[in-house]
Amino acid sequence: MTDMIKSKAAVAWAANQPLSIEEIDVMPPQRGEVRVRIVATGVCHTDAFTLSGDDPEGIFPTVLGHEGGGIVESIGEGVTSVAVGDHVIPLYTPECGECNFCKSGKTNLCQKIRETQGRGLMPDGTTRFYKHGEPIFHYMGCSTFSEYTVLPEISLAKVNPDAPLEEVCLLGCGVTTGMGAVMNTAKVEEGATVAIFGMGGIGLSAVIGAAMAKAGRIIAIDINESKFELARKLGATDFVNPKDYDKPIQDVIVELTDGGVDYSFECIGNVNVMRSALECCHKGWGESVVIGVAGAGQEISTRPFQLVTGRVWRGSAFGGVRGRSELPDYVERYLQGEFALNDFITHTMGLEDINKAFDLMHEGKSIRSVIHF
Ligand code: NAD
Ligand code: DAO
Ligand code: ZN
Ligand code: ZN
Repeated sequence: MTDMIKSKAAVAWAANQPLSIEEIDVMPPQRGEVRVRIVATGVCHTDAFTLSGDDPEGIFPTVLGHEGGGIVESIGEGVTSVAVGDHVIPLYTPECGECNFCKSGKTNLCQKIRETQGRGLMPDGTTRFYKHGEPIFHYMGCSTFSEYTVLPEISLAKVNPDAPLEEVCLLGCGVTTGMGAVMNTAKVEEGATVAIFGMGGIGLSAVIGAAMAKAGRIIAIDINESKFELARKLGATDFVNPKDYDKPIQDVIVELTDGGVDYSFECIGNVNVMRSALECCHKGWGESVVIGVAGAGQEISTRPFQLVTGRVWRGSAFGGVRGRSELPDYVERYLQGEFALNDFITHTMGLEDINKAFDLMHEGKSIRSVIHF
């Protein structure tokens, strides 16, 4: 029988407030649940988005964080697929294997616990986090900004313990999202011309995916040119700063590519850029993938004729990757040296400095800050 445990956590008490480092109470895992000691977690733009108050699902107080790596501390009744001591990556997109979505074979968007997860709760409708007896909500089913967190068993990918959790935590969101969007969602083929908008953690991972797919030309687009050095190292071949032009950036890219790109990826969350990303695609076959998450209530638009004439607009969540069955293989590929993760880690810090990680992101100075517990 496991007990309540005291845990250091960064609590978001309200939107737009700095996170507060607190000692919270983390309840024992219930049936089908697992308590995990988080070893490291990345800070993703989506955490900042929710903290900003723009996320329609944002709910406070909460423990943010969804890009973690940890070790199973204890398991609840009925848990069979992980054991104490296993190394795991929390999944904001679970994989139950039983729901219609999982069984469809067409999507990674398992819906088994969607409703409660969206309300910041565990599947039984309650929370495992408390401070002075008051409940604190979970976030994206992960809450990795806490030394200890509780997740449903279906929200954990068991990974090779040889992999450093301080690096493979990035496979819990950013790197998998970008690589997966290129390789799974778009299925970029050898020789293709690709445009990637936004060179943050997601866009740079899309660059890696495009390089692994042997794309012929990889166009990196960002308004912060300091991002281009790493983009070049990872395989980008062309660099475009929209601020250098006084015409729509889609026109610039169409000219640069003699008619448009085969694939484009929006990795920012800006609805105007989403339009540019679609419209820089080649007539007849170009495909654009929306990865960025736009603010509540925002809408995308284009002239329908863009689609009538063969361009395709689609979206991708977590790179289309099924976390439990496919993420362990990403870890193996990382261990085999197919791609590097340390390039992304521009800053490391303890939990007490986590607000600095948000500042660095807003100042455009970091790719990923990784918090070590
Ligand atoms: P980030 O803030 O690190 O990177 C964004 C980049 O876009 C920055 O380099 C910035 O300079 C650049 N940028 C901003 N405005 C621009 C413009 N108008 N034109 C060109 N470049 C511009 O963010 P990130 O962590 O890489 O996340 C990117 C987006 O992906 C966010 O919206 C995040 O919420 C979303 N996201 C989606 C998924 C998913 O599964 N779909 C997963 C994770 C993150
Ligand atoms: O199934 O309706 C659903 C929600 C799935 C959540 C996928 C979220 C992907 C985008 C959010 C950014 C993740 C960091
Ligand atoms: Zn993320
Ligand atoms: Zn499912």
